[in-house]
Amino acid sequence: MLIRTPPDWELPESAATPEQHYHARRDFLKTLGLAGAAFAAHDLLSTDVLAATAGFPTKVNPAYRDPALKPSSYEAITNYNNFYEFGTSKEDPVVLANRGWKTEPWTVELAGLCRAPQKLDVSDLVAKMDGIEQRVYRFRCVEAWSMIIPWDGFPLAKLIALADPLPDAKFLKMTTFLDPKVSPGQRQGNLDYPYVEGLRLDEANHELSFIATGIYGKPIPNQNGAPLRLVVPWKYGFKYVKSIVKFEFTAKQPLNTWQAMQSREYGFYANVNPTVDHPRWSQASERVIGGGGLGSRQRTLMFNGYEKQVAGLYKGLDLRKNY
Ligand SMILES: Nc1nc2c(c(=O)[nH]1)N[C@H]1C(S)=C(S)[C@@H](COP(=O)(O)O)O[C@H]1N2
Ligand SMILES: [Mo]
Repeated sequence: MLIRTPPDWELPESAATPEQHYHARRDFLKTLGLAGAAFAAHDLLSTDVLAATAGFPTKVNPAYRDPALKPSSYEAITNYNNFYEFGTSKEDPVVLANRGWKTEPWTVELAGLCRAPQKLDVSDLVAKMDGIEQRVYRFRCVEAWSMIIPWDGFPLAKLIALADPLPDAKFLKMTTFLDPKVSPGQRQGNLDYPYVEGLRLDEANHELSFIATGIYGKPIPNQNGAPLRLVVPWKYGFKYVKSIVKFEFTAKQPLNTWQAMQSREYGFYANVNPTVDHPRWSQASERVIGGGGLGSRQRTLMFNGYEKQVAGLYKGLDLRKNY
C-alpha cells in the first residue's frame, strides 16, 4: 500500500541504524513497540527536506513549515499519548496499542448526506488523494501541554470532495474503530465508545484541516492513531480523533465523546483559547513536552497561533459560550 515505507530508503545521518532495514509497515511498528522508538528524531531534522530523510513518499509543503517551529522529538511524540482505547496514562498506548491490534487492512466508510457514499481500504483512499505532504503544526492538548508535530497526510477537503456532500450536509462526524477484543479501554468502558468527533463542514473544509497517515516521514504508529487520524491545529487535541473508520455527513451537530462525558468542561468547538479557562485549570499557558528538564512553559496563543487563518470561521460566534 502507498503508506508503506519503500525498500530503498536510507537515513543519511544514521546509516548504521537497523532502521534502514525496515521495509514493511508491520515490521516498523513491531520494532517501534519493542524498541520504544529510541532514535533521536531531531537529528533527522537538520536537513531541509524533512520527509526525504526517511524515504516515506511525502513532500514537505513549505507553506506549512514555519522555521520558528522546532519539532518535538519523535520519541516524545510517539511515547506520550492520549488514546483511552489503550489506557488512560500517557505511557499505556505505546505498549497496549502494539499488542496484536491490526491496523491493516483497514476499511474506511464515507457515509451520510453525500453523493458518493463508499467503503474502501485506507490504501485505496490514500491513492486517490494524489500524494502525501508534510506539514509542521503546533499541537495543544486541553490538559495544557503542547508539542510541535511534523504530520504526513492529505487535506481533509480532498476526502470531502471524494464523498461529494449534498447541500443539506452541515457537519462531518468521524468515528474511531470499535473492537473491545483488542481495546482494553473499550472493555473497561473508560469512555463511551466508539470515540466520536465532529466538525462544522466549513471547518472540515478549511485548508488547515488535515488527515495524518504519518509522522516524521514514517507511517503513523498505532499509538498515534494508525492508519489515519484527524489533525486540526487550532483546536484542542481531543478533537484529533484517531484510527477513523467512518466519515459521515450530517445535518445536525454531532455529539462528540468528551462533550457527552462532561459538557461543562469540553465543548463541540474546542478552539484553543487562552482567555477561556477550563473549569479546573487555566488555559493561559502550556507545558512544552520535551522542552528541557522539567519542561518549560510558554504562553498559549489564540487559536493556537492560527488566528489569522481561522478567526473568520467564527465571526459573530460567542467563543465563551461555544467553547
Ligand atoms: N479515538 C481516540 N482519539 C483520540 C483520543 C482518544 O482517547 N481516543 N485522545 C485525544 C486526545 S485527548 C489527544 S490530546 C490526542 C493525542 O494525540 P497523540 O497521542 O497523537 O499526541 O488524541 C485525541 N484523539
Ligand atoms: Mo487531549
